[in-house]
Amino acid sequence: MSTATQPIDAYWMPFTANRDFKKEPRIITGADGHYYTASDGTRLYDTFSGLWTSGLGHCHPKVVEAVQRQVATLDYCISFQASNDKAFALAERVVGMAPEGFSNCFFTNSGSESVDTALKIALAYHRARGEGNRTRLIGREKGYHGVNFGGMSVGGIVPNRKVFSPNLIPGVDHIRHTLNAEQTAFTRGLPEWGTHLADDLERLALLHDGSNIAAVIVEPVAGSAGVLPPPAGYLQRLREICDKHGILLIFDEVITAFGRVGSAFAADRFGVTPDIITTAKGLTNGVIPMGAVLVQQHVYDAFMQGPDFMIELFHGYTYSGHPVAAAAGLAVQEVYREEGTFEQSRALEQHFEDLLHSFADHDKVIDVRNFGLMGAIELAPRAGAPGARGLEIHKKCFWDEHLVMRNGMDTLQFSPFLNSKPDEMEQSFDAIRRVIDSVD
Ligand code: PXG
Ligand code: PLP
Repeated sequence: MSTATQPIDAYWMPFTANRDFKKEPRIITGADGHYYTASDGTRLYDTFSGLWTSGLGHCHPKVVEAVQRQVATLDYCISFQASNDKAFALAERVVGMAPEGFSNCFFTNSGSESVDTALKIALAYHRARGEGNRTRLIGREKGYHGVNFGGMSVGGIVPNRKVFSPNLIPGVDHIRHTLNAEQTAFTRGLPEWGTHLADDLERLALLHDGSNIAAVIVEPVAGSAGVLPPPAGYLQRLREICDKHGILLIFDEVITAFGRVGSAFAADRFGVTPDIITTAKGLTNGVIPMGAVLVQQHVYDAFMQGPDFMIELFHGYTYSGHPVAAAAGLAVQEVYREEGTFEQSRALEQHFEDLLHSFADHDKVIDVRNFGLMGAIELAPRAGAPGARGLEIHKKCFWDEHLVMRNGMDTLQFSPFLNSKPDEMEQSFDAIRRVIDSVD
């Protein structure tokens, strides 16, 4: 079985078991709406909206048209000391959607770059305000903040850190994660248990003295670790502790922004306003790589001092504010507005939750977690072979049920389209049940 019709050896695939993949390659050559097309012509339903990216579906005609027009008008433009009209327009647009108090937007090309940018902004912010002693960065166990050195260091996914352990950036601590199956397994939405875990930040502030801590970064809902919704009141508590000690709060919204939790930002949904928000993915619906770091006015203002001719932040990317990416972003944000995408997403939540939790009594399932249109079904691992069951299910979904389904080890993850059709969502879960039933 293979959909390979071309040589495939040269490509070193990311986060993939390359040798296993290349025995049975799954190659995608097209997409349209909620379906992919494989190189053998098979159509596959996409249960993961790309990689949490493509909430609108693939190849939305308005986005395709905007990208085609832009690439023929201004394909690239210098990003330092001059920039393009679309980058300015997208910054205005995104800041306009952000929670009150946000004023500025720095463009990157990915979530990983957004995170490293945000960490650098946090350090430089304190230094600019005469608090250069605030250098400590705090992440959380099981956090995913991308794969660059900063994000990896504040991240808490052990396999991603293990090999690089001696080279992680210094001065980082982690608060505890909030997953506790004994207390919260099969919770629908936010667990009631675990709010006290936010007090771990207070513990670190006591240990180091809060005046030495620059920032804490968390995903409002942890995604990659297998969808861990925050305990009720947890994010509010983090905000309070940050305020008490003058620590910047960074929400990593690479997954949660732009409708994934039924609002423009998870910050809105939870009613907790961080100082900095990192985004990527849904900013452009995944169409062209792009990320953005949004900052509150007080953060930006701290940099805007000294002589006008001086660069305020020695940081930026060749492709910051890329015109084609920005044009894609503008078109995507317009479609979100026109089609009421965030409202569509919110309206699907209950049905999605019910479908996920219909697996709760399955004998292979040990937990089901969800918030917004983020969901996870955690399977018991096979004895001595953690991850094997999840990977087999992924492959069987692809070949037997024509579904692209994402597993992280033995946790099946779901990121349905924000405009999913209920019957397609139901059929995809019926197929997943058949596959879970059919494997050991
Ligand atoms: N922060 C968060 C919260 C993310 O979810 C990144 C940063 C890094 O973004 P880039 O664009 O550099 O990949 C992410 C990315 C999964 C999965 O299976 C999640 C991500 C990427 C790939 C797979 O959950 N999140
Ligand atoms: N490496 C070299 C040699 C470069 O010249 C540059 C940028 O000019 C970079 C890395 C960084 O590339 P980017 O700006 O695309 O992140």
